[in-house]
Amino acid sequence: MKRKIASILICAAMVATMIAGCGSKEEPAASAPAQSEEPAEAPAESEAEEPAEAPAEAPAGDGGLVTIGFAQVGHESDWRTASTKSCQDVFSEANGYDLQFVDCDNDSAEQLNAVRNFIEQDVDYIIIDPIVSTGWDTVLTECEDAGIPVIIIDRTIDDSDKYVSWVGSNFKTEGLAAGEWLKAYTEAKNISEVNVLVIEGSTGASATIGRTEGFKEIADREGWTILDSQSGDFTQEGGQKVMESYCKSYEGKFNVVVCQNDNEAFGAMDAMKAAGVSYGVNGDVILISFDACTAGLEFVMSGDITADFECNPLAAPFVEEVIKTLQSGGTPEKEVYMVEHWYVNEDILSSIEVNGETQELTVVTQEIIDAQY
Ligand code: GZL
Repeated sequence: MKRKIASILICAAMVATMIAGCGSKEEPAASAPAQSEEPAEAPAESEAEEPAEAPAEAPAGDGGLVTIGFAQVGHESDWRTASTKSCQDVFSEANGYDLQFVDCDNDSAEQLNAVRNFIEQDVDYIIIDPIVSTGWDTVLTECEDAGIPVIIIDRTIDDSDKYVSWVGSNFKTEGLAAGEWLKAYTEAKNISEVNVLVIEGSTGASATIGRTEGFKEIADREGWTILDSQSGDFTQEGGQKVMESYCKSYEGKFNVVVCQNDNEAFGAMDAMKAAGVSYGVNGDVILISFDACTAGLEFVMSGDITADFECNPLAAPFVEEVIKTLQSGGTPEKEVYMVEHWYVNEDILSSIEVNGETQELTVVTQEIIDAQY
């Protein structure tokens, strides 16, 4: 019976979402980010069936707890730790949830296996932060057939829309912002030649794809040289290894390093220090990072990291809103964007233009660091 109720609920939610989305621009949610977001692509036009009557109550687990299966990417970074804590804090037993958490250790096969186990356990909801953006349609169809609503957080899935909502960031916008900031910064500093080394995130992750695409769009427009772009897998060890290799291969040839998360930047700093390469506000190399975790912002305030483009990991409260909307028979937003800021050390620039929108730059203070994730 529970599965049948949930199936009706999902169909109603998905059909109603398609009706809402077809031919109209999806507006970012009330928690729309400080940075403008390209409106989400409206779902493809399709024949929408009459929505089934949604039942008053969505299913709850045994003893009234709502059971949630959460397949998390892994434990590779400070960002990930904060993301996991956000979910564990919100989906606690005290709040009425039974959270079945699986750390998939950056292993895509393990993540698909975890989702199938959640189906076997017949959880009420499944949350996925997809390690990679493809290979999902089969297992999401199995979730749909089982009548279990799926919510995607953080990274995106590119080969299926069989989920109720996605809560995360626009990674391409983050990459564009980093490029537009570098353009404005190098102009302000009268730096005419820009030779960039990129340490990418995990291969196949939508965060890597988006940040790479966005930054490269500006680099190509400005005629910068990207000397190399290799994956550091979003880890400090990976960032150090790649930067050690770069310091040997490109000695004296680069003046910008872009790390696609803070932990890679921590490793890159260790490698540059060991190689005698100066970086940061008073160094020879401009160091750009993403995530803006607490430790990352401490390095921005010290001047070691020149700019840090935030990616907000605290999605769980917005995921709970989606679940509560489903519980009450409503139709949640298909896409919910997180609020994010662009952090810098110096106040020589107050804003940048990204996608034709003026976006503020924030000089890091101790107060900001104390409040960060
Ligand atoms: C981005 C997230 C990335 C972070 C990394 O939303 O998926 O994965 O930027 C994390 O720190 O490892």
